[in-house]
Amino acid sequence: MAQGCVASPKLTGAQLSSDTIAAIATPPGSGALAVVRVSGPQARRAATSVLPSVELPERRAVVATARDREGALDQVVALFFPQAQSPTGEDLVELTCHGSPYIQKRLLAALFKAGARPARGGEFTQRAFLNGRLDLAQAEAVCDLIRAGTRLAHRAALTQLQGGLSRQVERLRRPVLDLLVHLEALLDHPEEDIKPLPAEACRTDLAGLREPIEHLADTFRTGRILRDGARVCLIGRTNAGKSSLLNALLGCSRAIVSAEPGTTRDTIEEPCDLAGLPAVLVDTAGLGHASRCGADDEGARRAQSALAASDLALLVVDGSRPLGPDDKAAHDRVLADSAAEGRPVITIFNKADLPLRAAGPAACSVSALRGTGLDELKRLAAQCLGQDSGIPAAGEAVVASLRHHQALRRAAAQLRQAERAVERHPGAWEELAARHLRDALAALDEITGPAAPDELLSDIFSRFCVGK
Ligand SMILES: Nc1nc2c(ncn2[C@@H]2O[C@H](COP(=O)(O)OP(=O)(O)O)[C@@H](O)[C@H]2O)c(=O)[nH]1
Ligand SMILES: [Mg+2]
Repeated sequence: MAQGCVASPKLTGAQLSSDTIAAIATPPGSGALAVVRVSGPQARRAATSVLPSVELPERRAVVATARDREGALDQVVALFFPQAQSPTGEDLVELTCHGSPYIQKRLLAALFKAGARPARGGEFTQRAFLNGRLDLAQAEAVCDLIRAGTRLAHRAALTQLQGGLSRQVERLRRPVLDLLVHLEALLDHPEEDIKPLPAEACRTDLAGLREPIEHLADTFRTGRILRDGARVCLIGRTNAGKSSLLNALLGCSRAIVSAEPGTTRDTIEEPCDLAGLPAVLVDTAGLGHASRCGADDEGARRAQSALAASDLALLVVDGSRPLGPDDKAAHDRVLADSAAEGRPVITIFNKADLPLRAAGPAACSVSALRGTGLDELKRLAAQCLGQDSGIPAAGEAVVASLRHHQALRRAAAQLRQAERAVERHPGAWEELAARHLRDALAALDEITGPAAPDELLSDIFSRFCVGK
């Protein structure tokens, strides 16, 4: 995603409404086709200047010859979205040309000559947001959707783009606003006949508002995994077959496998699809391998920190050998550390193609060599991560961004403070509670961003690529 990304300087509303932007929306390099987008008040005029022979009807594709001053450029498909029906909320033209970098460059240069300027990273989506086509949470989901590489990651990003999280936040926000309005009415118009709000009832209401907000904030564990992938650490004694299992799970020979102990020293990370759940598999150096040099010590240190940073440990055991006291001690340490850190562990007996000689409990047995038992292992791993973090049902929103998580936690903390104010100031809680309710609302509003400050918008959209 880094390729083609540029940091956007701060944009102002004035700039946005008056100028026209253009960029290549497809990845850099050659391909069958490429798309060049132009958005802004002059989009149609800029596009017709490179397509002199056509009218550009609304929302109907036309095939035409694109030209610049030097002559004919390419046969393109042009599609014009008028402002009222465009994804950016302003006139937008998409030109699909052949995917030659040379044609793309000349087409873009011709559009710049016709008055468009180069778009900054995320500027098309930013305009969609500023023009009310998407709220901020939806706009942020565009990046996640493009990045999503597994079934569940894709489903979560699409749900957010379609407004799943925004609707959920609105459902939580509405009763906060209702309670605030009620309190303010009591405070501002004590003489009027407004339904009284006893302190105890208000405290109960506040707790009832806070709990579902906390619940949504807690979905961040799942959301983070769905967006960034679960970190799954392969750990175990040397020669247990960790590197072989990594390769078998990836379906390619990524890590060196050898009968010689201590082959793996560095940690190796690779993305992997675990039954629909995105994961990053991390292969590590063997536990308890007698250190022969500084690199062995460093390998052991890296294995420990990979384990500490993981969401799930796969404890790989050579099932074809009886376990000695050293094996047991190393395994017990992994189990104890993981229990202390709340990390699930799946104990795997590897080398199931050989007679079983190891004793003790194992969740599954596999043969990395033959590739047996891998689907069951993937299913178990996904279930383990899912159970722990609660994989959402289709259409159910989860919080995937730290920004949203923090906003929800702040909103919940404000409601908790409002509850305390009711408890601690029996004679004068209304004002205090109203203030905390207002702050809770402001925190919830940060998620969908109706009044997001320019710096925040720049920060968010600068992470997008040009053309998005
Ligand atoms: N028979 C058998 N041998 C295996 C299996 N998995 C790994 N091995 C062998 O065990 C040795 C150590 O494997 P490796 O993946 O390097 O182990 P690591 O040290 O835990 O990474 C190599 O000779 C592998 O070929 C398996 O499922 N069955
Ligand atoms: Mg290895």
